Amino acid sequence: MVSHEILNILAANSEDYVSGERISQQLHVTRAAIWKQIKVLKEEGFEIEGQTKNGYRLMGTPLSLNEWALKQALTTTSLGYAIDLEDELVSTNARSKELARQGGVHGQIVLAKHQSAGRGRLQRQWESPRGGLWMSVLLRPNLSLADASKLTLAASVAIVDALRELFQLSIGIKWPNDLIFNGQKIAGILGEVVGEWNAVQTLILGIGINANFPREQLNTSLNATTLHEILGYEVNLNVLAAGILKHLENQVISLEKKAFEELRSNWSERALGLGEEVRILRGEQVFQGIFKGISIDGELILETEDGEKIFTAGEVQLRSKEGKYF
Ligand code: BT5
Repeated sequence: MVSHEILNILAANSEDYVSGERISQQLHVTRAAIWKQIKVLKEEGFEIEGQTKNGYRLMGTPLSLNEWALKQALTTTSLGYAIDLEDELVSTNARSKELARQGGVHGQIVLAKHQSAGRGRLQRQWESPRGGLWMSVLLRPNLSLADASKLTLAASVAIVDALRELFQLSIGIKWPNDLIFNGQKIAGILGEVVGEWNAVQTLILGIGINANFPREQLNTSLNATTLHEILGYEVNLNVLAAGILKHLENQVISLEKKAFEELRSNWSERALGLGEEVRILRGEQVFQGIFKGISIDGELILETEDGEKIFTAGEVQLRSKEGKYF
Protein backbone atom coordinates (compact mmCIF):
# COMPACT_ATOMS: atom_id res chain seq x y z
CA MET A 1 0.00 0.00 0.00
CA VAL A 2 1.39 3.38 -0.99
CA SER A 3 0.13 5.03 2.18
CA HIS A 4 2.08 2.54 4.32
CA GLU A 5 5.20 3.09 2.23
CA ILE A 6 4.89 6.84 2.70
CA LEU A 7 4.59 6.29 6.44
CA ASN A 8 7.64 4.02 6.41
CA ILE A 9 9.70 6.72 4.72
CA LEU A 10 8.46 9.44 7.08
CA ALA A 11 8.99 7.24 10.15
CA ALA A 12 12.53 6.40 9.07
CA ASN A 13 13.25 10.14 8.89
CA SER A 14 11.15 11.28 11.82
CA GLU A 15 13.65 13.98 12.88
CA ASP A 16 13.52 15.57 9.46
CA TYR A 17 11.26 16.80 6.70
CA VAL A 18 11.16 14.65 3.61
CA SER A 19 10.44 16.36 0.32
CA GLY A 20 7.46 15.32 -1.77
CA GLU A 21 9.86 14.91 -4.66
CA ARG A 22 12.01 12.42 -2.79
CA ILE A 23 8.99 10.35 -1.75
CA SER A 24 7.60 10.42 -5.26
CA GLN A 25 10.92 9.26 -6.75
CA GLN A 26 11.35 6.53 -4.19
CA LEU A 27 7.84 5.17 -4.66
CA HIS A 28 7.50 5.87 -8.37
CA VAL A 29 4.24 7.76 -8.01
CA THR A 30 3.35 11.37 -8.81
CA ARG A 31 3.61 14.13 -6.25
CA ALA A 32 -0.11 14.72 -6.63
CA ALA A 33 -0.72 11.08 -5.63
CA ILE A 34 1.50 11.55 -2.58
CA TRP A 35 -0.37 14.70 -1.59
CA LYS A 36 -3.66 12.83 -1.88
CA GLN A 37 -2.44 9.96 0.29
CA ILE A 38 -1.11 12.35 2.91
CA LYS A 39 -4.53 13.97 3.07
CA VAL A 40 -6.13 10.57 3.69
CA LEU A 41 -3.56 9.72 6.36
CA LYS A 42 -4.28 12.99 8.14
CA GLU A 43 -7.97 12.13 8.13
CA GLU A 44 -7.08 8.79 9.74
CA GLY A 45 -5.41 10.64 12.60
CA PHE A 46 -1.76 10.82 11.53
CA GLU A 47 -0.21 14.16 12.35
CA ILE A 48 1.81 15.06 9.31
CA GLU A 49 3.23 18.52 9.05
CA GLY A 50 3.64 19.83 5.51
CA GLN A 51 5.95 22.71 4.63
CA THR A 52 6.04 24.00 1.08
CA LYS A 53 9.80 24.38 1.17
CA ASN A 54 10.89 21.32 3.14
CA GLY A 55 8.25 18.68 2.59
CA TYR A 56 6.55 16.41 5.11
CA ARG A 57 7.28 15.26 8.64
CA LEU A 58 5.48 12.68 10.80
CA MET A 59 4.63 14.24 14.16
CA GLY A 60 2.17 11.75 15.60
CA THR A 61 0.21 8.56 14.97
CA PRO A 62 -3.51 7.91 15.58
CA LEU A 63 -4.90 6.79 18.92
CA SER A 64 -7.61 4.84 17.13
CA LEU A 65 -6.94 1.44 15.61
CA ASN A 66 -4.74 1.55 12.55
CA GLU A 67 -2.91 -1.33 10.90
CA TRP A 68 0.36 0.49 10.26
CA ALA A 69 0.48 2.04 13.74
CA LEU A 70 -0.33 -1.30 15.35
CA LYS A 71 2.46 -3.05 13.45
CA GLN A 72 4.87 -0.34 14.57
CA ALA A 73 3.82 -0.87 18.18
CA LEU A 74 4.24 -4.67 18.15
CA THR A 75 7.11 -6.16 20.12
CA THR A 76 6.02 -9.80 19.79
CA THR A 77 7.64 -12.49 17.71
CA SER A 78 4.58 -14.37 16.53
CA LEU A 79 1.35 -12.69 17.66
CA GLY A 80 -0.31 -9.86 15.81
CA TYR A 81 1.48 -9.66 12.47
CA ALA A 82 -1.40 -10.96 10.35
CA ILE A 83 -4.05 -8.32 10.91
CA ASP A 84 -7.67 -8.13 9.81
CA LEU A 85 -8.94 -4.72 10.90
CA GLU A 86 -12.48 -3.76 9.95
CA ASP A 87 -14.65 -0.78 10.69
CA GLU A 88 -17.55 -2.97 11.74
CA LEU A 89 -18.04 -6.69 12.28
CA VAL A 90 -20.84 -8.72 13.80
CA SER A 91 -18.26 -10.25 16.16
CA THR A 92 -14.48 -10.51 15.86
CA ASN A 93 -14.67 -14.03 17.32
CA ALA A 94 -17.07 -15.12 14.59
CA ARG A 95 -14.76 -13.72 11.90
CA SER A 96 -11.72 -15.24 13.55
CA LYS A 97 -13.36 -18.67 13.60
CA GLU A 98 -14.08 -18.35 9.89
CA LEU A 99 -10.45 -17.46 9.26
CA ALA A 100 -9.29 -20.39 11.39
CA ARG A 101 -11.31 -22.78 9.23
CA GLN A 102 -9.73 -21.22 6.14
CA GLY A 103 -6.24 -21.91 7.51
CA GLY A 104 -5.53 -18.69 9.43
CA VAL A 105 -2.09 -18.67 11.00
CA HIS A 106 -1.10 -18.78 14.67
CA GLY A 107 -1.16 -15.23 16.00
CA GLN A 108 -3.55 -13.79 13.43
CA ILE A 109 -5.70 -11.07 14.93
CA VAL A 110 -9.08 -9.67 14.01
CA LEU A 111 -10.15 -6.25 15.19
CA ALA A 112 -13.27 -4.20 14.65
CA LYS A 113 -13.83 -0.59 15.56
CA HIS A 114 -17.38 -1.54 16.41
CA GLN A 115 -19.24 -4.86 16.75
CA SER A 116 -22.92 -5.09 15.88
CA ALA A 117 -23.48 -8.27 17.89
CA GLY A 118 -20.47 -8.91 20.12
CA ARG A 119 -20.88 -11.99 22.31
CA GLY A 120 -20.00 -13.04 25.83
CA ARG A 121 -20.15 -16.55 27.25
CA LEU A 122 -23.38 -18.51 26.70
CA GLN A 123 -24.26 -16.22 23.78
CA ARG A 124 -24.76 -13.26 26.10
CA GLN A 125 -24.66 -9.86 24.49
CA TRP A 126 -21.40 -7.91 24.69
CA GLU A 127 -21.88 -4.19 24.11
CA SER A 128 -19.21 -2.93 21.74
CA PRO A 129 -19.45 0.78 20.93
CA ARG A 130 -16.80 2.64 18.91
CA GLY A 131 -13.65 3.42 20.85
CA GLY A 132 -13.37 0.02 22.52
CA LEU A 133 -10.72 -2.59 21.86
CA TRP A 134 -12.57 -5.52 20.34
CA MET A 135 -9.99 -8.08 19.30
CA SER A 136 -9.74 -11.81 18.67
CA VAL A 137 -6.49 -13.72 18.58
CA LEU A 138 -6.17 -17.00 16.70
CA LEU A 139 -3.87 -19.37 18.55
CA ARG A 140 -2.54 -22.73 17.45
CA PRO A 141 -0.43 -23.49 20.47
CA ASN A 142 1.55 -26.61 21.15
CA LEU A 143 -0.87 -27.74 23.87
CA SER A 144 -3.33 -30.52 24.49
CA LEU A 145 -7.01 -29.60 24.47
CA ALA A 146 -7.14 -29.66 28.26
CA ASP A 147 -4.16 -27.37 28.54
CA ALA A 148 -5.35 -25.07 25.77
CA SER A 149 -8.37 -24.25 27.89
CA LYS A 150 -5.99 -22.71 30.44
CA LEU A 151 -5.30 -19.99 27.90
CA THR A 152 -8.36 -18.01 28.95
CA LEU A 153 -6.97 -17.82 32.48
CA ALA A 154 -3.61 -16.88 31.03
CA ALA A 155 -5.27 -14.17 28.95
CA SER A 156 -6.78 -12.58 32.07
CA VAL A 157 -3.33 -12.42 33.65
CA ALA A 158 -1.92 -10.93 30.44
CA ILE A 159 -4.55 -8.18 30.34
CA VAL A 160 -4.12 -7.29 34.01
CA ASP A 161 -0.36 -7.03 33.48
CA ALA A 162 -0.68 -4.95 30.32
CA LEU A 163 -3.07 -2.48 31.98
CA ARG A 164 -0.76 -2.22 34.96
CA GLU A 165 2.29 -1.64 32.80
CA LEU A 166 0.65 0.92 30.52
CA PHE A 167 -1.58 2.85 32.91
CA GLN A 168 -0.52 1.75 36.40
CA LEU A 169 -4.04 0.44 36.98
CA SER A 170 -4.77 -2.23 39.50
CA ILE A 171 -7.31 -4.61 37.97
CA GLY A 172 -8.63 -7.73 39.66
CA ILE A 173 -9.82 -10.96 38.06
CA LYS A 174 -13.24 -12.31 38.95
CA TRP A 175 -13.39 -16.01 38.22
CA PRO A 176 -13.10 -17.22 35.60
CA ASN A 177 -12.09 -14.19 33.56
CA ASP A 178 -13.95 -10.96 34.23
CA LEU A 179 -11.67 -8.01 34.70
CA ILE A 180 -12.81 -5.66 37.42
CA PHE A 181 -11.75 -2.19 38.48
CA ASN A 182 -13.22 -0.90 41.74
CA GLY A 183 -16.07 -3.37 41.58
CA GLN A 184 -16.93 -2.62 37.94
CA LYS A 185 -16.27 -4.68 34.85
CA ILE A 186 -13.81 -3.12 32.45
CA ALA A 187 -13.03 -6.08 30.19
CA GLY A 188 -14.10 -9.61 29.34
CA ILE A 189 -12.62 -12.61 27.60
CA LEU A 190 -14.30 -15.24 25.49
CA GLY A 191 -12.20 -18.30 24.68
CA GLU A 192 -13.53 -20.69 22.04
CA VAL A 193 -12.03 -23.91 20.73
CA VAL A 194 -12.27 -24.51 17.01
CA GLY A 195 -11.82 -27.80 15.23
CA GLU A 196 -11.35 -31.35 16.30
CA TRP A 197 -9.88 -33.44 19.03
CA ASN A 198 -6.38 -34.76 18.39
CA ALA A 199 -5.66 -32.24 15.66
CA VAL A 200 -3.57 -29.18 16.49
CA GLN A 201 -5.67 -27.23 18.90
CA THR A 202 -7.02 -23.99 17.58
CA LEU A 203 -8.29 -21.50 20.03
CA ILE A 204 -9.88 -18.13 19.53
CA LEU A 205 -9.35 -15.68 22.35
CA GLY A 206 -11.81 -12.83 22.16
CA ILE A 207 -10.78 -9.84 24.20
CA GLY A 208 -13.07 -6.90 24.84
CA ILE A 209 -11.82 -3.82 26.67
CA ASN A 210 -13.95 -0.79 27.41
CA ALA A 211 -11.44 1.83 26.39
CA ASN A 212 -12.07 5.18 24.69
CA PHE A 213 -15.72 5.85 25.30
CA PRO A 214 -17.67 7.28 28.20
CA ARG A 215 -19.44 4.86 30.49
CA GLU A 216 -22.77 6.41 29.43
CA GLN A 217 -22.49 4.59 26.12
CA LEU A 218 -23.14 1.31 27.89
CA ASN A 219 -26.49 0.20 29.17
CA THR A 220 -27.16 1.72 32.59
CA SER A 221 -28.05 -1.68 34.00
CA LEU A 222 -24.45 -2.89 33.56
CA ASN A 223 -22.00 -2.72 36.40
CA ALA A 224 -19.28 -1.45 34.09
CA THR A 225 -16.59 1.15 33.63
CA THR A 226 -14.20 2.27 30.87
CA LEU A 227 -10.57 3.36 30.68
CA HIS A 228 -11.79 6.77 29.55
CA GLU A 229 -13.89 7.05 32.67
CA ILE A 230 -11.01 6.05 34.95
CA LEU A 231 -8.14 7.88 33.28
CA GLY A 232 -9.93 10.90 31.86
CA TYR A 233 -8.11 10.76 28.54
CA GLU A 234 -8.05 8.70 25.35
CA VAL A 235 -5.54 5.89 25.27
CA ASN A 236 -3.60 4.72 22.23
CA LEU A 237 -5.49 1.59 21.16
CA ASN A 238 -2.61 0.39 18.99
CA VAL A 239 -0.22 0.51 21.92
CA LEU A 240 -2.83 -1.14 24.13
CA ALA A 241 -3.38 -4.00 21.65
CA ALA A 242 0.38 -4.46 21.23
CA GLY A 243 0.91 -4.50 25.00
CA ILE A 244 -1.74 -7.15 25.51
CA LEU A 245 -0.29 -9.27 22.71
CA LYS A 246 3.18 -9.07 24.24
CA HIS A 247 1.96 -10.31 27.62
CA LEU A 248 -0.25 -12.91 25.97
CA GLU A 249 2.64 -14.25 23.92
CA ASN A 250 4.69 -14.68 27.09
CA GLN A 251 1.81 -16.54 28.70
CA VAL A 252 1.44 -18.86 25.71
CA ILE A 253 5.17 -19.63 25.75
CA SER A 254 5.13 -20.34 29.45
CA LEU A 255 2.10 -22.67 29.10
CA GLU A 256 3.88 -24.51 26.30
CA LYS A 257 6.68 -25.07 28.79
CA LYS A 258 4.04 -26.51 31.13
CA ALA A 259 4.44 -23.78 33.74
CA PHE A 260 0.93 -24.51 35.01
CA GLU A 261 1.72 -23.97 38.68
CA GLU A 262 3.15 -20.56 37.83
CA LEU A 263 -0.04 -19.67 35.96
CA ARG A 264 -2.14 -20.76 38.91
CA SER A 265 -0.15 -18.60 41.30
CA ASN A 266 -0.09 -15.61 38.93
CA TRP A 267 -3.84 -15.89 38.45
CA SER A 268 -4.45 -16.27 42.19
CA GLU A 269 -2.33 -13.21 43.04
CA ARG A 270 -4.60 -11.13 40.83
CA ALA A 271 -7.88 -12.77 41.85
CA LEU A 272 -10.74 -11.11 43.72
CA GLY A 273 -12.55 -12.78 46.58
CA LEU A 274 -9.97 -15.47 47.38
CA GLY A 275 -10.41 -16.73 50.93
CA GLU A 276 -13.67 -14.80 51.21
CA GLU A 277 -17.29 -15.75 51.25
CA VAL A 278 -18.76 -15.80 47.75
CA ARG A 279 -21.82 -17.03 45.93
CA ILE A 280 -21.73 -19.15 42.82
CA LEU A 281 -24.70 -19.09 40.50
CA ARG A 282 -25.07 -22.08 38.23
CA GLY A 283 -28.30 -22.07 36.28
CA GLU A 284 -31.02 -21.76 38.89
CA GLN A 285 -28.80 -22.97 41.70
CA VAL A 286 -26.99 -20.79 44.20
CA PHE A 287 -24.04 -22.06 46.25
CA GLN A 288 -22.48 -20.19 49.11
CA GLY A 289 -19.10 -20.75 50.69
CA ILE A 290 -15.49 -19.74 50.97
CA PHE A 291 -13.58 -19.34 47.73
CA LYS A 292 -10.57 -21.56 48.48
CA GLY A 293 -8.75 -21.19 45.18
CA ILE A 294 -8.53 -22.68 41.71
CA SER A 295 -7.38 -26.11 40.66
CA ILE A 296 -4.51 -26.52 38.24
CA ASP A 297 -7.12 -26.67 35.44
CA GLY A 298 -8.73 -23.44 36.53
CA GLU A 299 -11.79 -24.90 38.24
CA LEU A 300 -13.10 -22.96 41.22
CA ILE A 301 -12.89 -24.65 44.62
CA LEU A 302 -15.61 -23.66 47.04
CA GLU A 303 -15.75 -24.76 50.65
CA THR A 304 -19.41 -25.10 51.56
CA GLU A 305 -21.22 -26.39 54.62
CA ASP A 306 -21.61 -29.69 52.76
CA GLY A 307 -17.93 -29.95 51.96
CA GLU A 308 -15.76 -28.91 49.06
CA LYS A 309 -17.38 -28.31 45.69
CA ILE A 310 -15.62 -27.87 42.36
CA PHE A 311 -17.01 -25.65 39.61
CA THR A 312 -16.01 -25.66 35.97
CA ALA A 313 -18.54 -22.98 35.00
CA GLY A 314 -20.83 -20.49 36.66
CA GLU A 315 -21.00 -16.91 37.84
CA VAL A 316 -19.24 -15.70 40.95
CA GLN A 317 -20.78 -13.07 43.15
CA LEU A 318 -18.38 -11.33 45.49
CA ARG A 319 -19.39 -9.90 48.82
CA SER A 320 -19.00 -6.15 49.24
CA LYS A 321 -17.90 -4.48 52.50
CA GLU A 322 -21.56 -3.74 53.17
CA GLY A 323 -22.31 -7.43 52.89
CA LYS A 324 -24.06 -7.21 49.53
CA TYR A 325 -23.29 -9.67 46.74
CA PHE A 326 -22.41 -8.28 43.29
C1 BT5 B 1 -17.50 -11.87 28.65
O1 BT5 B 1 -18.59 -12.68 28.74
O2 BT5 B 1 -17.16 -11.08 29.49
C2 BT5 B 1 -16.72 -12.02 27.35
C3 BT5 B 1 -16.72 -10.78 26.52
C4 BT5 B 1 -15.85 -10.94 25.32
C5 BT5 B 1 -16.01 -9.82 24.35
C6 BT5 B 1 -15.04 -9.92 23.22
S1 BT5 B 1 -14.99 -8.48 22.24
C7 BT5 B 1 -14.07 -9.26 21.04
C8 BT5 B 1 -14.63 -10.66 20.92
N1 BT5 B 1 -15.73 -10.72 19.97
C9 BT5 B 1 -16.87 -11.07 20.60
O3 BT5 B 1 -17.98 -11.21 20.04
N2 BT5 B 1 -16.65 -11.28 21.92
C10 BT5 B 1 -15.26 -11.06 22.24
P1 BT5 B 1 -19.48 -12.88 30.03
O4 BT5 B 1 -18.59 -13.19 31.19
O5 BT5 B 1 -20.50 -13.87 29.63
O6 BT5 B 1 -20.12 -11.48 30.32
C11 BT5 B 1 -21.17 -10.97 29.53
C12 BT5 B 1 -21.95 -10.01 30.40
O7 BT5 B 1 -21.18 -8.82 30.62
C13 BT5 B 1 -23.24 -9.53 29.77
O8 BT5 B 1 -24.30 -10.41 30.03
C14 BT5 B 1 -23.44 -8.17 30.42
O9 BT5 B 1 -24.03 -8.33 31.71
C15 BT5 B 1 -22.03 -7.68 30.64
N3 BT5 B 1 -21.58 -6.76 29.58
C16 BT5 B 1 -21.96 -6.68 28.27
N4 BT5 B 1 -21.26 -5.76 27.60
C17 BT5 B 1 -20.41 -5.22 28.50
C18 BT5 B 1 -19.40 -4.22 28.43
N5 BT5 B 1 -19.08 -3.61 27.28
N6 BT5 B 1 -18.71 -3.92 29.57
C19 BT5 B 1 -18.98 -4.55 30.75
N7 BT5 B 1 -19.92 -5.50 30.87
C20 BT5 B 1 -20.62 -5.84 29.76
